[in-house]
This record gives sequence, C-alpha cells and structure tokens, in this order.
Amino acid sequence: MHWQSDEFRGLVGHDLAGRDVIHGHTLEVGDIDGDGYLDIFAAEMAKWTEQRPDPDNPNAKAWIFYGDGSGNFRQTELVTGNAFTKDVWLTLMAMVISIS
Ligand SMILES: [Ca+2]
Repeated sequence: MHWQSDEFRGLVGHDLAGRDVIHGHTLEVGDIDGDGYLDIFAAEMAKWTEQRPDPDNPNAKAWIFYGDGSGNFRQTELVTGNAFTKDVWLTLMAMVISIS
C-alpha cells in the first residue's frame, strides 16, 4: 500500500503497510484522532468465496495510519482476521472517537 506526494519533479511514492494489501476492501481518509491531520483507515477482506466455509484470508488485517501533517504516517494494526464492510468502518470510527 502506497501513497504519492506531488513533489516539484513529479509524483513520489511512499510505502505505508510494508506489503501488498490482499483484497483491499476499505480505504477511508479522515482525522481519526482529532489532531487536525489526516489519517488513513484501510482493511483487507477475509472472505470472498461464498462456497468456502473458512476465510480465504484468515490473516486479513485492518490498519490505521496516523498522519503527522508532514507526510509521515505511524502504522497501527487495528485487528487481524475480520472481514470489514462500510458498516464496520463506521462502527470503528465511532469507537475510536469515543475513546480518544
Ligand atoms: Ca489525525
């Protein structure tokens, strides 16, 4: 997972997760911790084959990358092994806001 900054000489890639995302399902940008800087929430799908009883990706992860406003992001692994949907994202945001 990468993001790109628009530098004077062109776009420059920056790695976020340190690996490729498997069946990325959710990507949202917002100020999760209320510090005024944009953060990123991203999650992978755990299951996409209906005929399989077990998850396709049992190690699916969800991350929050907290931005510092200078192009740096601190990676936080939120959970492993869950399938995320938009509803789950909204629930997580409500939880994060209530504890911060
Ligand atoms: Ca923030």
